[in-house]
Amino acid sequence: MKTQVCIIGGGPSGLLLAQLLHRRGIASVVLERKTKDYVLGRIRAGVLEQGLVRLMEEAGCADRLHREGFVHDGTLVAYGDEMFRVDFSRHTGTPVIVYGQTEVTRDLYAAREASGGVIEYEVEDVEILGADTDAPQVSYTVGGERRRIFPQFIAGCDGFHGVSRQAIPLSVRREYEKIYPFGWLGVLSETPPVNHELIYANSPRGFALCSMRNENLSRYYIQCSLSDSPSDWTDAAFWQELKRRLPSTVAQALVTGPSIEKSIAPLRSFVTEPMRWGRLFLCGDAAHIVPPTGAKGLNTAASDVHYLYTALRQFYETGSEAGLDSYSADALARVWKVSRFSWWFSSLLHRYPDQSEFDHKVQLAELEFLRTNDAAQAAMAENYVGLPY
Ligand code: RFL
Ligand code: PHB
Repeated sequence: MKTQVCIIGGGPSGLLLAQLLHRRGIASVVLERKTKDYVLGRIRAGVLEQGLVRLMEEAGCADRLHREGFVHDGTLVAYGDEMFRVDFSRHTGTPVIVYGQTEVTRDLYAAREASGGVIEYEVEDVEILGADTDAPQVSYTVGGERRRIFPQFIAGCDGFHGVSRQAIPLSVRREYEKIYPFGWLGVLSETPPVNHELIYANSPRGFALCSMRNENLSRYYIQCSLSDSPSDWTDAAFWQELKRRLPSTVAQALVTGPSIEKSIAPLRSFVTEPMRWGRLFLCGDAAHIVPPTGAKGLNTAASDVHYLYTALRQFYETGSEAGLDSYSADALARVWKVSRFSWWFSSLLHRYPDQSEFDHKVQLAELEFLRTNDAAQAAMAENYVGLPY
């Protein structure tokens, strides 16, 4: 089979890229290891930057997002019983949109199916050959049959555990990693959100986050130990711990109910360089991971897609390889800034096992500075709503 672009991974980055290319007449094949239901069953991101919203518009997939997404002009930061608001609109003129990654992916699948684009599900043993030659190949097994694709370009959109990154030789690849000594326990419940905007809380018992999906669907997280498993936490224990980490007025207003999903995610910062090897281009979690504190993972995957889509369009429309040649540097420049912000926001809000009294005092001083300093709030707002691309 011949195609212009082979996209490995049918998560949000792969599907968004496929749909954007399709709108410009560039053919692609998407290879996904799981079933569609499995991909749509993953509860992940909830906050979208305007950059991603614009890409969804360009992909022709933003109608439901505009109808059902919630516009947020700010967020709350709490520590102890103190709580203050960072106003995105005043500082940047830009809001964020609360709309689940699951829904983004669902809209992209619907568009892909409507446009008749190829998605191969449940592919196994994907292998990339000759990425550094003019004739790359991708082979894979589906339904027991080995198949081969001869694309012009390969987009590695297969997430952190995918195969694409591994196809770049170790002699070329450099990886940077920071593991945080805790995880996030997340609960989804059919209860009204405790507040109309998100609340990020630093408490002596550890971090907590109040988020949402809609008027009757709340998403809450608490920092937990890496050795915990979701089954260690009954719903009652989760709600009790969450309440203890929130300012008392918020805790009193919290409506609890049975969890409909409960999972633990480790926190990690990771960047691989370069993001291009010959005709293979890495996008999204395949190339980098940020801790979820800044809500940046999906949004940074989207900025990669923007750079790659723009470069491929330029190539197919003008023959110029300039965008392809600068892809890795362009994407990484933004990735590192986002990594910095996610690391900073995580460091500000979590309790570290080895944190000294000094470290704790400095953390509180930084929160106090952020609460009272307009320039600090402007810097946070600029990063939270998304650096330009
Ligand atoms: P994905 O979503 O991991 O998709 C990769 C796809 O590739 C498939 N795959 C393969 N396919 C073929 N062959 C192989 N060998 C393959 N190996 C893997 C996988 O099955 C999958 O379908 O990566 P992508 O598309 O780059 O998207 C990245 C985002 O999913 C991720 O960054 C975000 O979810 C991170 N994240 C958040 N991001 C935000 O921007 N805002 C948020 O509020 C936010 N909250 C979160 C998050 C991630 C979380 N977890 C669970 C890690 C909250 C949490 C709790
Ligand atoms: C979420 O709603 O899942 C969410 C929101 C903000 C974050 C992380 C996750 O920073």
